[in-house]
Amino acid sequence: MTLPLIRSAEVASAQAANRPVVALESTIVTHGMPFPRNLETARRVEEEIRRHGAVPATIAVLSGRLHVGLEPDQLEALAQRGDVAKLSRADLAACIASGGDGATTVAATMIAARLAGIEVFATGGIGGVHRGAEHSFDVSADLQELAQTPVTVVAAGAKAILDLPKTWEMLETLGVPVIAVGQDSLPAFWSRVSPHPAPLRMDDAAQIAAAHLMRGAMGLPGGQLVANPIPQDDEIPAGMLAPVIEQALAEADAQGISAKAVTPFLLQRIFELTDGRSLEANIALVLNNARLGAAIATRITAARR
Ligand code: PSU
Repeated sequence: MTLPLIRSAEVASAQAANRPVVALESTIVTHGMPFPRNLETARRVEEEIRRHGAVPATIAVLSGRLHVGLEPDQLEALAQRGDVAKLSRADLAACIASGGDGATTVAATMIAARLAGIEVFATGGIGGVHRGAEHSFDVSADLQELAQTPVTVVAAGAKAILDLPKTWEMLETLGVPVIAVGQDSLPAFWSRVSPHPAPLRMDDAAQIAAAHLMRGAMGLPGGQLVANPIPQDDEIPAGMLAPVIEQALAEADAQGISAKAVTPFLLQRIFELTDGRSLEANIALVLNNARLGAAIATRITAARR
């Protein structure tokens, strides 16, 4: 059986000319932000990547085809739909095989990027070990994916709604390089710093690209997680957010929210409880990650020429 993988015209011509491409996920559009800010942000993120010399490839499944790079009307239609499936490693193939539609999470976007020959992917925050995982066993498939699929993922760390110490611990166990950019501690999504020391620190895109290429030369499976702190002016200090996150978590628990619904529920409640400030921070950090992703992809492409 052949995989119906459709590149946008822009992505196809960039790859034919060996120009840098940065993958983007679609779950952040369908489940991570409310309409119409999701659409506006998705367009701005794509534009930011172009302004920094690379080509964006937003990934989604539409009518059973794996799209790598969405045409503007496809992105718009996806952003307006409230009923799209959230696809991870477990359900990506089934969705394509059955002719369905779905948005790709970090894990599914990494799989698609690798299939399309894209080595760098920018997003907001990865999934990880949920709080209370010692009872629920709720751990995102994003972590396993980083251990097995060779794509460098630029994020502002893992989302702060998670159990961050356990998330970092698990990535260490899985042998995933976790690289803080320009600081010695790991960022915490909406906040720049956290108490967790960074396992690796790199200060520029060239170093990150070189480490990515060396992993390839060694034939190591798995990717790198680049933990890029949110810009100073856009952050929400961790102390301010902690009680808000606690309240959202308590509500999720009281309402019996579980599995794939947990992260979208928490993001929406934190948006409401911060009067929209969490969304502004989320948008700022995604744009920041897009810029760094473009810079890393540019260096990887230059080294491969
Ligand atoms: N980054 C954001 N917002 C999001 C996500 C990332 O700024 O909503 C999505 C990604 O698709 C990630 C998913 O894979 O959240 C994690 O969901 P879960 O915790 O259910 O694995």
